[in-house]
Amino acid sequence: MKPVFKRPKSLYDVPFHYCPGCHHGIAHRLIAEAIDALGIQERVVAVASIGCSVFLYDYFAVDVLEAPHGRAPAVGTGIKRARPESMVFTYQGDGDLAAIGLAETIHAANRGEQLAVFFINNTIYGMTGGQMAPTTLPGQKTTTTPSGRRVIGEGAPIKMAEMIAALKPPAFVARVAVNNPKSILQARKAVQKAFRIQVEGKGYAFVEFLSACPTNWKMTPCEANRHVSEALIPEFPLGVFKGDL
Ligand SMILES: Cc1ncc(C[n+]2csc(CCOP(=O)(O)OP(=O)(O)O)c2C)c(N)n1
Ligand code: SF4
Repeated sequence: MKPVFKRPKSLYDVPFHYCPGCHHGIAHRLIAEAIDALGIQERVVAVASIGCSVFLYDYFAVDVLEAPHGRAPAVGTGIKRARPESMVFTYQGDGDLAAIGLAETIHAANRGEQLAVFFINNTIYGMTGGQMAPTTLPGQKTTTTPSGRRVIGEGAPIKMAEMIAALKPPAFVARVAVNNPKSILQARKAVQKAFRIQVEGKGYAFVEFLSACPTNWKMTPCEANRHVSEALIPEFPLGVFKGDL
């Protein structure tokens, strides 16, 4: 019998700790599938960050370093420059990449470092109980904006993919979603492209995932998937902003 669905080789056979309906697990799977498809598992070095995905080294069967406090692009830069044959990716939430680590993010992109940066935008700080992130939607209630985020006073959501795409050096910039099968197929292509860019030595690639956090959004997994379509995508349009698929 021909198997039609199996676990990627680059993921250990252990259950994720993520909440039911969280999209971190889908993003992990797509990254692992791309590593398998390109046959680069032995060369991959991942850089984990803070947030709910801090333990991703328990799941990916590749070398992983932990770089807390938004420093993943700086650490990734060092790894890639010291060992150019390695295939380096960072995996960062919005608190990590767009708040604490914003400077590292922008400067690594602007230097055109040979990195694949995967940005998990769930519009909230997940691990620490749901504080406002730079990506929090206008009006969104969080523990630090209990009446809803006000643009005047708390700022507008930062559009990371558009910001990175405006820089000259990045080779590939895309925003994807994984809340339905059609979006997952597009996301899969974008993740593979991000790694291919590095395999071919073409520079920096950035893929932003719109991601559900049902726990802190206080929604069921189905409601959270709908919320991605109805609230996140209108604010953060999907697409390829630089390069092509
Ligand atoms: C400099 C600093 N401030 C605060 C924290 C506490 N902290 C740990 S995880 C986290 C939020 C992470 O949110 P995000 O990056 O969006 O990831 P998620 O948990 O949503 O996946 C914060 C604020 C920290 N580790 N370092
Ligand atoms: S708190 Fe949110 S981001 Fe963290 S595992 Fe749960 S659903 Fe996912």
